[in-house]
Order: sequence, then C-alpha cells, then structure tokens
Amino acid sequence: MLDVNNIRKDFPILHRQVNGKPLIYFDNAATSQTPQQVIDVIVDYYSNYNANIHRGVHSLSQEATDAYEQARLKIQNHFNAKHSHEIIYTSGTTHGINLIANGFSSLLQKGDEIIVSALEHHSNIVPWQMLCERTGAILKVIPMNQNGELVLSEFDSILNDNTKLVFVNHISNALGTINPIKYIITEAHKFGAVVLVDGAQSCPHIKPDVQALDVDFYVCSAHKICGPTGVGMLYGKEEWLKKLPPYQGGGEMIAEVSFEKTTYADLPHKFEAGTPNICGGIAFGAALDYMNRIGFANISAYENELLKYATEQLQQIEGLKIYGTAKEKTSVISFNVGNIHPYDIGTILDKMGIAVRTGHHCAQPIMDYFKIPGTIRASFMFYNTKEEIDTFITALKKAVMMLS
Ligand code: C6P
Repeated sequence: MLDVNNIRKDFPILHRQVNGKPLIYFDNAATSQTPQQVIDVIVDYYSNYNANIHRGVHSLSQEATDAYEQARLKIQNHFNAKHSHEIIYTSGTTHGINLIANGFSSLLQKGDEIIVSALEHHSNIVPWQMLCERTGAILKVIPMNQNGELVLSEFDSILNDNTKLVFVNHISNALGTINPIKYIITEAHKFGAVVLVDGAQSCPHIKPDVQALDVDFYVCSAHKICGPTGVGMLYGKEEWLKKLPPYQGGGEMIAEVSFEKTTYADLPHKFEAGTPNICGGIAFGAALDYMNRIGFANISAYENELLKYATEQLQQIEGLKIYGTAKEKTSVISFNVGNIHPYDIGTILDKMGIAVRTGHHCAQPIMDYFKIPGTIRASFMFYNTKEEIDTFITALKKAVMMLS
C-alpha cells in the first residue's frame, strides 16, 4: 500500500499556497507534478554535465550521452520493448503522433481508410485529418455510448480490407474511460491494419507492455508521468520504423550527406534530428524510476479508491451530472452542476486554492456528443488524498451556492 503522507513530502509544489489556501492540485490529467528526485536529476545535469550528445569526444559529452542512452534503456524496459532502438525520443505525445501521420503520407493511397475513436483528444484527430487531405484516405469514427464507452460492434462493422490504420487512446482524457485496446489491436490486425495507441493518459496509471499488446505504435508524454515537459517517447515496432521515412531532416539523423545524396542513420537516430531535449530525456528516465519504485499496482489500486470516494461524494450534490460512467475508468471525473458554466465554478475553486481543468479538454467531439460547452474535470494522482477530496467537495458546494 502507499504511504501517501511520505510520498507527498517528495513534491515541493504540494506544500505551497494558492490564493492564501493550501494548494489542492486536481489537474493531473493536464500535467502531473514533479518529485524532488526528478528535480534533483535536472539540477545535477545542468550543474555538472550539460553537453551535447553523440557528438563530442570530451568527457562531458560522453557523460551526457551515457545518461541519455541509459534513460532510453529505462524507457525500453518500462514499456517492455524488444529493442532499445524501437524507442524514439519525441517532444511529447503530439509530436509522436505527427511523426507517424507524416510517415504514412507516402504509404497510403486514395480510398484507404483510417479509423479513430469518438473519444480522441484533438492530437489524435487533426493529424489524421491532415493525412487524409494529403492522401485522399477516408476517416471513419468508432462511436461512443452515453457512458462514454466505445461501441465495439460498430468498430467491427467499419473495419474492412481497406482499413490501413487504427488510432485510439488507451484512456480518454476528458472522461477517463479505459478503452479495450487489446481487442481493438487484435481485430485490426486481422485486416492487416496498423494500430497506434495514444498513451498520454494511461502511462500515469498503468504500465503498458507493448509486446504483450502487440501494438504497432505507442506514444506518451513525460510530463504526465512526473517528468518534465517537452519530452516524450514513441514506441514503434522495428519493422514499421524501418519502413517509415524520416520526419525531419538535420544533424544526427544521417549516415552520410553530400549534395548529390543523403543516406539516413539507423534507428533510433533516423527519427531524432537536431539536438534533443537531453536533460528532459534523462529526467524522463528518473521519473519512470520514481513511479516504478512506488509500483503501478499500488498506484492504480490507490487511485481507484480516490475515484470511488470522489464519485460517491459528488453524486450527492444536487443537480450534478458526471460525464463518463464507463465500467473501466481511471481517476478522472468530468462533471457539470445544473446550468452553471464550468468556467465560473473553476474560477471560484481556484480562489479556494483548488486547481481543476474546465472547458472542452481538447476533445470537442465528446462535448458535442453530450451537447455541452465543456465540463469541470478533477483528475487525481497517487499523491492526492481523501482529505483533499473532502475539502474540494465543501468548496464545490460553496461555489454552487454562490452561483445558483
Ligand atoms: N491532454 C489534458 O488536459 P501533449 O500536449 O503532446 O503532451 O499531449 C497531448 C495529448 C494527447 N492525447 C491525450 C489523450 C491527451 O490527454 C493529451 C494531453 C492534456 O487533457 C492537455 S490538452
């Protein structure tokens, strides 16, 4: 079990005040907080061995290269990738998805079909629409039901021999639904389709095994997993990464350059043009170490308790409607109270030191489905507590009274 009081000591930000009140941070689905252990790694890098990597014979460059490549091995190990060169550093989930969407420009043709789900973040919609514009491919959508679950029978019926790509998130950022990705991957593969899973919201709560899932591509951002912003990873099966063309041209991604012809470096460097976020990559590895020390089984068991407790408390508030009531759900609760605008409630909660996200959460099709402009979203991590939820419920009731 988790020793939450001790864990909270690792997070300096959790001890500050906001608007004169102790901070209650329930905006973890937007970005997670960073433990001192990861902050120390960042400070150590810039204090002691800041240098460019893969380029220098000098000691600092060697040290930085070793630490950066060591972190890649940690990421490989965490996701159980077969090869370390199947892990590509990116600037985050959005970058990883765009890298793949760009790569498939030359591999698709008019009439090919791409499937996304109704639960996607804009990052997993817009790049595929752009790909369709470039290639003449057709975008199809797996619909959802009122609980915020994907309708799998519809998925089965739109899947066909023309389906080339399937893109789905592991967990919905707006509703918290955990999608049945193993089923989706297995069915898509029966038609030879390639599957990319957006793991931006799953990686803070679940430890995905990319080989057991047999997924073709998996992407995530370090900042959702107690790491820094501006770094993430793309896992790709070796066979697919070899087939795809490079995304960006530049230093470090080449084997040889002349004005007549350039040949590309081997994986993973083919996809890593330019000086990367070296410190970010090293800190990403440290963040995974931190999370693994706590243990993902402990993390998800505790967060499920928080989810259950908060859901029960919220349901007692008159006029409150929760959006996203899937059987398989993570610690994200989206809701509205009566006709009160989410932004107004969010603003009052902030005055009481409570950070939640309000709005469409970069998932406008979900809001359109429910015919609402947005929701209030409270999202919990393993460092949150039931006491914080109690304070939040009291504050929410006050806000509702003020606005009714
Ligand atoms: N969702 C949220 O508040 P980036 O910005 O590249 O790190 O992640 C984009 C992204 C992609 N897919 C999903 C499912 C996501 O949740 C996110 C980021 C944040 O919900 C910020 S919009």
